Amino acid sequence: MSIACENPEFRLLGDERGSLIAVEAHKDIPFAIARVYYIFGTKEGVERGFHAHKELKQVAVAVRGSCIMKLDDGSEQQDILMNDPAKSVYIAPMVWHEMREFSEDCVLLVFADQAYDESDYIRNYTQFLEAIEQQGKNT
Ligand code: T46
Repeated sequence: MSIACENPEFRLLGDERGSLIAVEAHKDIPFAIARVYYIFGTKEGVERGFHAHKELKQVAVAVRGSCIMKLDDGSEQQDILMNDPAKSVYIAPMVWHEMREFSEDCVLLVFADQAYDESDYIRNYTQFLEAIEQQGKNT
């Protein structure tokens, strides 16, 4: 089983002038987009993320350059090479994620279904595993 819900590839609208990708909510992204942010200028060797979201749904795409996104649902882990502006990854709630090996030119664009809320983050891996276990008991 794969944790990495890779979205269907975004449609490339290219012509002789170059490339263009359009992203629409509920079509290319499986939710209404409430927030967009992008990570760029990440220093060499830096690792980011190291958290899960309780409820937030996100779709990430490396629109330039590359990085590796590690997804972990508490039982399985998967490394995904993000190096294609047409390839996106769905980060479901309660999936621990870490990003590493950013190329110098990497721009990681993220679409989210909610506004920023620090209380939605689980930034401690032990607490993440406990929350996953608790979820399992409640279902
Ligand atoms: C995620 C991964 C993929 C805000 O004030 N508003 C925002 O919308 C965001 C995303 C961040 N911030 C603040 C919070 C921190 O003080 O910006 C600072 C850096 O955020 P953080 O350390 O959480 O960055 P990353 O790269 O570790 O994680 C980010 C997102 O925060 C997170 O939701 O899933 O990218």
